[in-house]
Amino acid sequence: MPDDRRLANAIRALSMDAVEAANSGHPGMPMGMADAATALFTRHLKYDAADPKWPDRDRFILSAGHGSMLIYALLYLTGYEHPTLDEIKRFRKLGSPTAGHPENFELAGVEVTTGPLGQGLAMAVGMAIAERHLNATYGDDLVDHHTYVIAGDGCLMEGVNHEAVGLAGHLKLGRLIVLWDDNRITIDGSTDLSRTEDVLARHQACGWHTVECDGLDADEVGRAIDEAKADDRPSLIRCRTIIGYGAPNKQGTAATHGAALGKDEVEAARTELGLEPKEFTVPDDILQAWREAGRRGAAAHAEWRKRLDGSDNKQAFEAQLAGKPDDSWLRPFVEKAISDGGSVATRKSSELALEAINAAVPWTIGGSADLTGSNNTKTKALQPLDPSNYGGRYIYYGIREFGMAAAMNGMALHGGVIPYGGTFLVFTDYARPAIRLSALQKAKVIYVMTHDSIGLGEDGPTHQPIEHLQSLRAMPGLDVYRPADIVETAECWALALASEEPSVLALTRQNLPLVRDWDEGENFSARGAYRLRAASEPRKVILIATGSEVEIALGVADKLEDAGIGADVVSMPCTERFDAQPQDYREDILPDVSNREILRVSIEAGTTFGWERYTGLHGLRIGIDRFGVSAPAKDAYDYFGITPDKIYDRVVDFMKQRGFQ
Ligand SMILES: Cc1ncc(C[n+]2csc(CCOP(=O)(O)OP(=O)(O)O)c2C)c(N)n1
Ligand SMILES: [Mg+2]
Repeated sequence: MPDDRRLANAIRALSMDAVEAANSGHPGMPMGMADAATALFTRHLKYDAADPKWPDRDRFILSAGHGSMLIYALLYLTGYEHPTLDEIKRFRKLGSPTAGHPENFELAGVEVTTGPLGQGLAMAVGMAIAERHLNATYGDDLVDHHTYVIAGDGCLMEGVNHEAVGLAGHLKLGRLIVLWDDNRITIDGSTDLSRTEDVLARHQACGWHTVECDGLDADEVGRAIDEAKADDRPSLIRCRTIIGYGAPNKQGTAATHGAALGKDEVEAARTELGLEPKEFTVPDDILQAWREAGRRGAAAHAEWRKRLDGSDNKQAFEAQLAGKPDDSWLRPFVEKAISDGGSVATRKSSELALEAINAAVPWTIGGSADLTGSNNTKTKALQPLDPSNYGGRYIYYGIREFGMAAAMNGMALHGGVIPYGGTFLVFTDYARPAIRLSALQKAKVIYVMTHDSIGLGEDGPTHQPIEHLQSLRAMPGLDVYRPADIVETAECWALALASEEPSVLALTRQNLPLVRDWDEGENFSARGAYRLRAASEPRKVILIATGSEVEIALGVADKLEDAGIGADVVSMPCTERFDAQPQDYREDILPDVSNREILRVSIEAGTTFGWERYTGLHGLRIGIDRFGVSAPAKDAYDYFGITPDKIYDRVVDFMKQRGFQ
């Protein structure tokens, strides 16, 4: 068996060669952490390179995603199908799975997409939560794994780290083990430039176990991992390393962080480390030893399969991991909502829908960032998920919007659970970097975002979303729903649960009447927009509204019809879905208006930016292009002119001025 240093040097060689070939990338981190990664992947990590998706594998997250060559080298060396050596040679080239930063949709073995510093570790917290939760249901026989993270100075400096570490300590996630690449270097130079805190003490204060080791000595790292595994708190292992280790003239400096070492330095490193003279070359005995390491878990994997096959829970376990939720709750819910009628806030409608959903889909895990009573996210039967009961299905995330969102990404990508979590819509800003990663990674996370407009009233402009809906709609791969009443709320929930992509539900604080008081057995919200009420008089106007403004649009339509001006009311709960409809459907709902025969009017209590997409440049856009006001909701709506009377006047004036017939 070759010694650990030679195994580690294969990682170093591939990393510096790939970065050199791409003339782009980050050799320093993989070269510094090669020994620690060797300890982890040859002795501790439970995985089977032949089946990267084995559900009870340990999860490994390279939070310091810029060091992507570390994981690409490990996956190749241990014998994953991808990346191949050829793909490593094409590091960072168009179409190669060895992308600049590790992307979960490119390579099995890359559990989450990392690169935005701090989020990998924060997602790992969610993975560790999901593991304990599933363990509570299925026991050690089926679910019994660790979550390992490699994090750099950057990951530990980011603000989200405070949220993630606090949450993990509170939940006593003892199977979460973070290896910190303590190389005292970031891009700008020494960490002395910007950090004086005692990182270990901070973790200890949050209820973590900490241990230190020489990160350049695989034995030492292995010993530290043993200690971490034995401790029932989450662990931070401080690995003292040297960035770019092995590059004799550049190691220990920021010069190795994010640039090719250069031909001469690569040659010098080959001599220093005793590597093969040729690039991308791994000696046979080293490759064989790595491949052996990649098969280490095969026996444990086979035993696990046997246990699964013999388990009474096999079907339930597989169904839960497949994650196709039951939607039989929807039709009876809609029928009852229509017969009950009445006025109810969509946040409350969401809670009512969740009562049905949480009973029908036992895989949901709800939560809120300290706004449970406002977001209406907790249904009656849900018990808190805490260290005394990991089987609980409700997480009190505390005031940690970003940490919550990142943890939900981790839970979703772990598999087996469908996380949903709430805060105020305006605070999607606090969670936004993680929402973006939900979308990029196709993590099935449902954001329950209440208090979705000036309709929240007295809390005023700090709390009233203006640009939020449109800015979220601008994000690719994210469905933004703004339902108008209880029926649409239930429909949107069903769509979010069925989707493989993340969703945002924007919900009101204020009560709304039932506007979809008819039922044709179809989920109309699935169309993204539909004709809620057709014009009676000859159609001259199409009012397009979302959420709480649909009620107002109906009031405007009444007045227009009274004046002999026919008006359709289109409810548009999800612009992304509407955009995906066939041309003839979109044309039917929003016919071409260039001839000025039909005026299209958008009504949404937020920015008008972007609504010309649906009104056309000749249309009228009703909204709010400034910050809100502190006032009761009714007064705020009146102040901004978003009432049936005021909109009616504007529509009629606009038609006169612009020469509509
Ligand atoms: C949120 C975020 N901010 C900034 C960056 C750009 N960036 C990439 S690596 C890095 C420095 C990280 O330092 P460290 O974690 O110590 O990595 P090392 O230099 O030791 O490899 C920065 C600022 C990023 N990727 N993500
Ligand atoms: Mg560093």
